[in-house]
Amino acid sequence: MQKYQLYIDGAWADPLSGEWMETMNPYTGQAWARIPRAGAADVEAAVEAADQAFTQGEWPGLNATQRGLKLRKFAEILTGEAERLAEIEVRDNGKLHAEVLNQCRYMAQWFHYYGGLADKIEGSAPPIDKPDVLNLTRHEPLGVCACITPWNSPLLLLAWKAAPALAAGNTIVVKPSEYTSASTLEFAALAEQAGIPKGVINVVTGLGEEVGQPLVRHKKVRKIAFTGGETAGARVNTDAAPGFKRVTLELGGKSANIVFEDANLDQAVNGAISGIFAASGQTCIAGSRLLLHESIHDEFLERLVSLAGEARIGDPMSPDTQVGPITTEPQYRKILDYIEIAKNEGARLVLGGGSVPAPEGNQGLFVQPTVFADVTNDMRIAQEEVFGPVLAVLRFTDDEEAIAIANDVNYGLAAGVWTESLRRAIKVSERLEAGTVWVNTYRSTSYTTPFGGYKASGLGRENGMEAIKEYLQTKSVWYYSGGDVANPYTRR
Ligand code: TXE
Repeated sequence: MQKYQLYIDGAWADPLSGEWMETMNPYTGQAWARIPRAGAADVEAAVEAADQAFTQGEWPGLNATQRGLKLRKFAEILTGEAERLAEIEVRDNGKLHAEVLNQCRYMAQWFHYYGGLADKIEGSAPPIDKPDVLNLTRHEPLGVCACITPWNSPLLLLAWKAAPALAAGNTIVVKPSEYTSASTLEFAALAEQAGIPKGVINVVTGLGEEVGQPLVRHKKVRKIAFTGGETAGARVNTDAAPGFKRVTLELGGKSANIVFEDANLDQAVNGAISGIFAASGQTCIAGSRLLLHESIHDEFLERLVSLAGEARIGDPMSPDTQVGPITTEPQYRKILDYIEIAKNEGARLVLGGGSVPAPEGNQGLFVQPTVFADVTNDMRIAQEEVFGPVLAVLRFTDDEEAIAIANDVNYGLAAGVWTESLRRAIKVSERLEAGTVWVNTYRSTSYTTPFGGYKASGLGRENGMEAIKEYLQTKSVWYYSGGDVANPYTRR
């Protein structure tokens, strides 16, 4: 079995804790590698290395253009390694190879984009209302940033954090999910090839309470960028508060995919399926509430059920597979619990509704694509994030009702609007309480446009120009050129 080490200060190291844990292949159900189960002492070493790299040595000595060049070099290396990284990630999280490979190739764009942005972070010269003063603002890095990532898209979600953090001149300590740490360790090793100095990227693997928590609480960590569930997200926010640390949180959702009566139904059926069954529903942006106009409700549901019922379940490495395994056992149990909850709440099961054995004698955990109709928005299946292939279908009569249902939830990550009317698209998208609204498409993200949540879906934004500000702080510098000596007891 393959054995990984921690990556700290540009070197591989066994955990000081002396402990290891196994990482599983969700398709075979077998352990395939051993990962360090690090502890607080390892976190200390990693933060110390990141702090040293931030304050002295090559990294702070680079100008922004040189820093950007290194990130773009890293992007080229990542592109060349995308296939290898994708295979490792599929082995660890069981997501379809076709999707993970696209993600691993796409990930490089974050390093190109933010590498290019590094030397375009400009300060300003505000006109000051006082004589003989020149005032300049500078945008400076924060210091050591913690990047805490989940198991559903480990590398892509790391790129969303690492690229702007590094472009801004920070150093990072990464804490990947305990279920999917291997690809992140491989990623860090590639940074070395790009000439990114030692200590700038460090990876400490282990459990949330044993590694994540001491990392968040460490006094030299100035910012935490977190993607995960709301329970851990709330904990991170609380733990960061006494140190007044910057926090960005991306915490999932219960996104409404709204199909109006004038929609292109072929596209919309496809969008509804992609919204909930892609990645076996294990995505924060899952369109887990499907809102159907009453006039198309029955026809749409029939088409959806018939298409989703044919989804090929199987080996995520096979190009024919459409629905892969559930990544973790707790997640599998959670999904099955929610299926029972929905049944008990009186939702009408129209597809799936249980587990299926893994094909070819494997031990992986699979859940059938599942659809509940006649869901009302007060049911738990309409309000709580399942993070699995379970769709709740609700009915509406007019635009006002659709908007009201869509917004009547704690989350606000994303929404889908299916209509051929431009006027309706504009009006509805303006009123939806969601950080991303897709019109006649679903599940798209890009390095160029901000991503993040309204309400309980999180704090701050990743991607696009906005994200770089999350890793910078502004300094205002006053230069006085006057010759007088002013009264020291009054404010200038
Ligand atoms: O994620 P956790 P889990 C949702 C989804 C899922 C639920 C729980 O609904 O069912 O969250 O999933 C680290 N301090 N999402 O338990 O625990 C942890 O080690 C610091 C939505 O697998 O949130 C891991 O690296 N770190 C989601 C990361 O946080 C802590 C993606 C996320 O793990 C910590 C995944 C602590 N106190 C799950 N506790 C999305 N938004 O896409 C845990 N961690």
